[in-house]
Amino acid sequence: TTVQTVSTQPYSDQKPGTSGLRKKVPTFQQPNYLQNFIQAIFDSLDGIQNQTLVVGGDGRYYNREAIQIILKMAAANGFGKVLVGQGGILSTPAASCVIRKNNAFGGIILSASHNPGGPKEDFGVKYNVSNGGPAPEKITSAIFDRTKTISEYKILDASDVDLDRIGTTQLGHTTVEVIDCVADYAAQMETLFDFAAIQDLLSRGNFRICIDSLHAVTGPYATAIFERRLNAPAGTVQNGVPLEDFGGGHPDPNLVYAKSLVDVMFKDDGPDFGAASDGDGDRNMILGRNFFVTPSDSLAILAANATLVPGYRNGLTGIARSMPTSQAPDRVAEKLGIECYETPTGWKFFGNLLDADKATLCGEESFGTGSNHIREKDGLWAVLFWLNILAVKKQSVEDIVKEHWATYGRNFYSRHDYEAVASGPATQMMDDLRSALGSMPGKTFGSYEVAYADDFSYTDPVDGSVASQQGIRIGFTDGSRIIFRLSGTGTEGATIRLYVERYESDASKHDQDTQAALADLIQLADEISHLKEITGRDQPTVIT
Ligand code: VG1
Ligand code: CO
Repeated sequence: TTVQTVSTQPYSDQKPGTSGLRKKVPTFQQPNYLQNFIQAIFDSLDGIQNQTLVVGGDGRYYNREAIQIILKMAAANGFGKVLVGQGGILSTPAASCVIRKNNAFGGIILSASHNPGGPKEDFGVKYNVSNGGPAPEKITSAIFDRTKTISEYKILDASDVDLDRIGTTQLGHTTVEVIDCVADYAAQMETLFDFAAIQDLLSRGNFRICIDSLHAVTGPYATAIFERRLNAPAGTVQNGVPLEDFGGGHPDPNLVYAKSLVDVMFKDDGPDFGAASDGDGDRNMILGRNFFVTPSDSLAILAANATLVPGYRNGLTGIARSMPTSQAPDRVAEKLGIECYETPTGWKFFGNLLDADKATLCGEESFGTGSNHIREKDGLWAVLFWLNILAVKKQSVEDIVKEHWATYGRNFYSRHDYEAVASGPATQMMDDLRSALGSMPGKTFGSYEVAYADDFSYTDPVDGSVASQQGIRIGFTDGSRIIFRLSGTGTEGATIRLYVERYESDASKHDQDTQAALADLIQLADEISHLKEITGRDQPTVIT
């Protein structure tokens, strides 16, 4: 067990995106590619000697190999202890929980979230800081800078650690502890929710649920919590065994990719409640029987009903949502007399608000919801939150949502993704939009008048840091919005995201189909951006 110092050459493409570094597996398998990035992380941190590091991933292809390399590098770089999930598994929310509980210095999470896995598919590495949340931009840019000049890395010459056996091993001076990947997380959930009430709901016999883990990381968590702890019938969790290639699917909980759940829920004798999670377990999709809850509405509804749940009984200090998320939560915040913060896309921007207790609940339109219990979005937490509300209110999912709309009005909302578009034209489209912004306010398009048009910029209210160019917003005088962004998580060409929102106060119009209700604005978005002409596509790849 000697420390080796290996010389290496920089790679120029190791810039972390919205949520860490994501590349195809073969890119990560290039000589020293992973090692360079890990060393760049360690080199960018101050005071790691003898500290604790948490390591785990979503179980996708290359997870185990990557973890062996990271353990030996962590030991060579002087960490005192490394906690690693059994089998190399830790969901993103569980990793956040474990970092906080053990006062760890930070954690490395191996995941490309909702992107497919396998030898030719995606892999990813993300660094989280001591609050359990994604590293802020200051750190991710320091890491990127370091990758450009790196010339050597340190690794221990040692044999592989047995990741399947719970217990400790010595790697040189470093203690590696393989931990139960579910225990800490499940215990925390019990402190937040009324498990007795949920168990009672599930055992009444007339309330059935289906939880779909899409062969990704939440399988063991969902099985332990729903089938074992809450006594839901065996089979409640479907696709519950994590597979390295997620069974060939996209582990993305939306109506397109979570087809296995949609098939169960969209029929008249289907279960009362259904939910799916993504690859790394931080996203959630909530369904009722024949009914889809948009993630933006879900955040608003959790906020409006938070005091029904033990962990939030004392109310919320504030809400935070990402800029493209619908304004439904803002209406709840207004009624509650609390602030609703609007942040750039990506969970890292919620960290300071949560640490400073300015927000209790956070969410994104991209099926992400979470709270101050950890510093990541949390898929199963959202499922338990919904079940707790359902147990108290004894209404259907559909009735709860429709009652919410009747009280607050409905924010019709949809996102259209154009995936794997050529990067040049996508960037050109954004540049053209950016140059047109100045001339837009006051212009009318049909019945819509532009109230403001800008490229979203955010000043963090806690540390004053500024994030600019976070998406083109065009807001209309009636509160409707059209937003354009380029994705920061894709691994092929560019992905253009178009987000469209319109507010409707009249309850007699709440039952319209979403795409129909937004048709004018979708058409307008194309006129303003020439999206279809520029991409050469006449349909989005995915509509959520
Ligand atoms: C997407 C979502 C964003 C989310 C991010 C990470 O980013 O839009 O809301 O925070 O993925 O989610 P982008 O840049 O592609 O739009 V996950 O589940 O990968 O941790
Ligand atoms: Co995810």
